[in-house]
Amino acid sequence: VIAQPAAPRWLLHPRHDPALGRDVARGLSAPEAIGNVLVHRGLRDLASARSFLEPTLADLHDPRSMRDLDRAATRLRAAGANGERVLVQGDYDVDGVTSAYLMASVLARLGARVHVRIPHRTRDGYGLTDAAVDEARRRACTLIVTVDCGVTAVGPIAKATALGIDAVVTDHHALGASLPDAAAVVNPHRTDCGYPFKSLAGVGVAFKLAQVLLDEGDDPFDFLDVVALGTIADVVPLVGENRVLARFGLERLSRTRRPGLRALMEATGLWGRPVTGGQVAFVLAPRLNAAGRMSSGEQALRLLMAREPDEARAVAESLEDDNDRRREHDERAALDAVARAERELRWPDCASIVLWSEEWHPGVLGIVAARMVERYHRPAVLIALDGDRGRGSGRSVAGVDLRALLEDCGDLLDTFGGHAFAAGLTVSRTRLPELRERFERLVAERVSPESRLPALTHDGTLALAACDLALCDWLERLAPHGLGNPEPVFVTSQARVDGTTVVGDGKHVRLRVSDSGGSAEAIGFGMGGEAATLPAGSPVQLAFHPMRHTWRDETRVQLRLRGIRRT
Ligand SMILES: [Mn+2]
Repeated sequence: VIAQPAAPRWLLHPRHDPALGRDVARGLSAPEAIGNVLVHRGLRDLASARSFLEPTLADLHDPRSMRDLDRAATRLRAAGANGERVLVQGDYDVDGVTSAYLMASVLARLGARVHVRIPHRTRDGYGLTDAAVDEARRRACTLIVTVDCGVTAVGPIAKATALGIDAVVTDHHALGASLPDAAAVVNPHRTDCGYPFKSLAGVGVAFKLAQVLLDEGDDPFDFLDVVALGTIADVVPLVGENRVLARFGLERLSRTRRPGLRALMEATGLWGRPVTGGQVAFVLAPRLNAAGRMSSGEQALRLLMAREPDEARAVAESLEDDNDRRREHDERAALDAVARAERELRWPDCASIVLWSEEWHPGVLGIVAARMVERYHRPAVLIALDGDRGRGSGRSVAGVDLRALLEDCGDLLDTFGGHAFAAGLTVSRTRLPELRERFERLVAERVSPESRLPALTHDGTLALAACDLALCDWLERLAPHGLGNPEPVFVTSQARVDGTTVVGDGKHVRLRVSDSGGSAEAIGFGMGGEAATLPAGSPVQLAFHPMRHTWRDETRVQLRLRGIRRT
C-alpha cells in the first residue's frame, strides 16, 4: 500500500509586507492583492513594478556587454562570408534543440553550410565529444559552434584546434575548472563577463548572438517563438530578461509561421488562442522532449525545420507517439520508484532518495525524479542500470544545491553535470550503495527536517467578493509564470461549502462556496477524492488562484483550487 503524501502546510509569503503592498497597489491604481503579489515577487517600488507589468523589447540588455560575444560574431560572420562548413553541436532537450535550430538558421542566412548535431541520449555522451569533432572533420567543417553545451568540453575543443577546426562556444551551464581554449566562449556565468543578467537559457545566449548577427531585414525577433520554447522548457527563472523573452515569445508562438510548431499546436488543440507558459511547459515541451527521451532529439529538430505542412503534421504525429510511449515508461517507473522509496529507504526518516533499477527507461529518469521531489520534498536521484553501468538523473528542492552534492560525491561518479535543481550522472553499479549512503549523509547535514515538510506558499487572504474580473485582468498581466514568478495563490478566510459536484469521472470537484461577504464557484482538478468529505455546510478554507472562465458566451470568475482545508 502506497501512503498518501502529507498535506502541505500553508505559509504566508516570507516577504509579506502589507503596508508596502498597499503603497504599490495605490501607485498603480491596482487591487491591494496585486500590490502584495508584486512585493512578494521582489518588486518593491513603482518603477520596477511597472516595468514588470509592462515589459518591452527595449528592456533587453545590450548583447555586446556579454564577454566574447563580439569575437564570436566576427568568427561567425567570416564563416558566412566564406561559405564555410560549420558543425552546430546542440543537445537533445528542448533548450538544446531550439538553440541549435536558431544558431543553424542564423548561420545559414549568413551564408554558411551548416550541419546540426543533436546527440542521442544513450549512444552519445553529453555535449561536444571527441566523436563530434571527428564528425566535423569528416564533413570538412572548419568551424564548430556549440549551443547549450561546450563550456566544459576542454579536451574535444583542444582536439578540434589541433585539427585546424575553430570552435565558438555558447553555453549557459556552470563553468568547469578551466575554460576551453576556443575562438570565443560566450557564457554569462564567466567571472569576467559583465552581462547584467546571468539566468538565460542556452537558447537565450544563442539569441543574444543572433541579435548582433541579423540585421534589420532579418529581424532576430522573428525567432522569439523558439526562444520562448527553450527558455520556458529549461525551467530558468522567468524574471528579468527571461520574462521579456517569454512574454513576447509566447505572443509570437501563438501566431507562429513555422509549419512544425503550428502542426504541433493544432495536434494538441492549442492553435488559435494565446499560448500560456503553462501550456508550453506541460503540453508542448513534453512532446518536443519525447523524441529525445525515447530515441533521438533529431525529430524535434525536424519539426522546427519542416517547411511543408504535410511533413510538419507527420513529424508532429511521431512526436505524439513518442510522448505516449514516454508516458507509459514514466508511469511504470514512477509507481515502482514510489513503492521502493517507501520499502527500501528508511521512509519517512530518510533525507534523500537514491534508487536504481534495470527496468527503468533512462529517458524518463528526470521526469520521474521530479515527481519524487514533488511527492517527498527531498532531493531524488534515479539511476537506470545497463549491465555494470548506471545513468542517473536527479532533481532537488529549493535551498539544496544538487550540483554541489554531486561534486562532493565526485570520487564515486564517472561523470556528472548540471545545475542546482537538476543534474545528470553516470556511475558504475559497484559504487551505488556507497553513493546512496554518502548522498544521504550530505543531504541530512545540509537540510533541516522542517524543510522536508511540504509547504504551499500563498500571497495572503482574499475575500471572495474581491475575486472579480478586474482582479483577473490584473492577474493576467503577471504572466507568464514559472520559476521565480509562480502563479499567485490566495487563501480564503473562514468559508462554507454551499454545494459540491464531482465532475470528470470523479476526478475533479466543483464547489459553490461563500464567506461572510460573497460567494464564488471553485474547481479543483484532481481533487475529486476530497469531494465526498465535503457535504454542503462544511466549514472550509480554500487556497486558490482566481481565473477568468468563459463558457457559452458567459464570462465569470472561477477559483482554481490549490488546496482545501476543513476547519
Ligand atoms: Mn539548457
